[in-house]
Amino acid sequence: GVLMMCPMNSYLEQELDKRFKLFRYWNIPQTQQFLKENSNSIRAVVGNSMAGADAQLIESLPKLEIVSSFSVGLDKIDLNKCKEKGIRVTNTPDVLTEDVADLAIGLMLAVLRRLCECDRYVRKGLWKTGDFKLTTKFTGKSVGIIGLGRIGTAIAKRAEAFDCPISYYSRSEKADTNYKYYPSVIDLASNCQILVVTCSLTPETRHIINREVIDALGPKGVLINIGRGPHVDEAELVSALVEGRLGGAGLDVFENEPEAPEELFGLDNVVLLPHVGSGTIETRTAMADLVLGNLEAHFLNKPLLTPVV
Ligand code: 8YV
Repeated sequence: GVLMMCPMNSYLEQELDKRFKLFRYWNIPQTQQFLKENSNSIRAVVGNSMAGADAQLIESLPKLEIVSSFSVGLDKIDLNKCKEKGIRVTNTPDVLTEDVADLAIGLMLAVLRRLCECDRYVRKGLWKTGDFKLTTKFTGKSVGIIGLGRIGTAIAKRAEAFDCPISYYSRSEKADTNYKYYPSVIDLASNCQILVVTCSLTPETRHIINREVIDALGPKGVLINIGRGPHVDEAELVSALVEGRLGGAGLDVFENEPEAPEELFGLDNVVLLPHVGSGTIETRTAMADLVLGNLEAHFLNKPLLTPVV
């Protein structure tokens, strides 16, 4: 049996239903009771960025062999526990990189050129009352990237096409790039106009965007977050935006999804998206195929396609 943690993709759900005995965790009223009765028949868990496999779930599934995540991010999976118990873990890298990087650039353009506000202006019939106010140029702005992995590199490549000077922060300097390296996030934030969070969420990167970093970015700076909500101290971000201490923000992720801070709803220098970085038909289908391919490989004793543990 396969335990799917929450609704994520209808094609994936249908295929899991065809190929396995599928348990839908979100439809189960008494989860404790369910786990007691079925724990011996569940050999795989399918999770995503909302719900994965924490220590408690792993402990309650003695026959669990693999956690196949419908996400590249692994922050909802207790990787140490999986290692300890010999449980395999897979994710969906590469197939979503382009979409997430495209969306990051889209957010930069949307915030600086006020695309959403422009659209509201036309729809409200305000165009007849006069021209839209002037906005801010994107080409040539310096872009600072936190985490120069697959997604960070794809964003850098795109921003280079807009003549943006690129700098980055990561734990260590990368040998294979000429982008300027800052060993401190605050220094990176002080030296760029647009700061993008692209790293994975770990205890070390939680609240990597704090008040000091926001103040270093400053009243003309723009924060883009396509990583995870908890990368940002959201209360600090909200007060900085409300008080005008930060120039703007483009956010695809939030600390308490599906909640987004209502204090931001009235701000035109902020663009808020419902965690749609990988949300295209093409990419979500490719992610589903990777989840299915990893499960199939595991149960056929073949090498996993995208193993993490
Ligand atoms: C989500 C993501 O998994 O890949 C990730 O880490 O955050 C997304 O692709 C998406 O919400 C799928 O359910």
